[in-house]
Amino acid sequence: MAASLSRYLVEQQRARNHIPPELRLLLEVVARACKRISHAVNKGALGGVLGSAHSENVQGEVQKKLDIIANEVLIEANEWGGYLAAMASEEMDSIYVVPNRYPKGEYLLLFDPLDGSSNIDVNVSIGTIFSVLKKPEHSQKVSEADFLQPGHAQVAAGYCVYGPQTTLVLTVGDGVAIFTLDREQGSFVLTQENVRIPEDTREFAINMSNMRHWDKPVANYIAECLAGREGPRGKDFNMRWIASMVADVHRLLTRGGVFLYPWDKREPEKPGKLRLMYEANPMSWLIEQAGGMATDGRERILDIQPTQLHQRVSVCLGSKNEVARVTAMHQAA
Ligand code: P6P
Repeated sequence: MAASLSRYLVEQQRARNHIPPELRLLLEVVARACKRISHAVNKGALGGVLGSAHSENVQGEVQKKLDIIANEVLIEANEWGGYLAAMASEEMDSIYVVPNRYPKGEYLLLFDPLDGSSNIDVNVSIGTIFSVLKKPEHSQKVSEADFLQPGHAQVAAGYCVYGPQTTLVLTVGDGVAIFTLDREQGSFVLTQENVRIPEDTREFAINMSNMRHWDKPVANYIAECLAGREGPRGKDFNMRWIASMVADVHRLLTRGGVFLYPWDKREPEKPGKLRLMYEANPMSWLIEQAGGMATDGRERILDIQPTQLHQRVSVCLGSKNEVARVTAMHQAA
């Protein structure tokens, strides 16, 4: 009988004693919230949840109705549990401190409640990304500064992809486990653990429409891939770009590949499009835990010291040898 998420977490706690009961409860509540989001996503037009909410988020992006629904589901599911001090979301300008009517705990939860929103209305996979940090010991009154910890300080990270299956992918620092939602039982069932990313690949993921805006190292790397077996790589490459990070990363975790969202000249003052705290950091930890590599083109993403909650970062992650090649090309530039 395949293990449920609860059994997996209890066994992790018992075997390695590094999932305190409060963290186990947090992760089970986040998983339940993802089930509810999956249900809303799956309803689509039947649930009246498609289309724009006619509002903007802190990123200046138009919010979809499902962005707001997913955000509210995660807030309401987690605020009363007594294990969190505060939450941070792509959809909220500032942190959400657990209201005084509930007990506060030691953990900080960050999330992109619904990543890939441009795909919601066209029935393409989207997902929730989450990251868990511990509130600094010295901190009395929780503040935004408490969230500004490098990615290597995470105690748990994961995502849930709402695709043909609803799949939860999780690490607590002891490898990566994949759970598939069994809708008949209504529970996540362990379907793979100790996920390993192939160290080499023939598949890259990047938005090619930005080619003319890239920096030289990225342009040179992609040109090598496109040159195929007649070129310096001596092998042909395939390209995939779903424009939902969760779906692109899930493919990398499953069969290898390299994902790039690099800095480009369109908005030179921004280091990249993706957000460090609740997109790049959780995904980078998952990738590293599965034997892959994640850099911003020059340094390990998990070592970046954040200065702002919603700061962006250039991202190159996936199969170790491919990411090492891209990073070396940046460092040699
Ligand atoms: P583009 C989705 O909006 C997202 O944040 C990531 O999920 C995705 O990888 C990227 O942006 C897609 O960006 O510019 O290709 O639409």
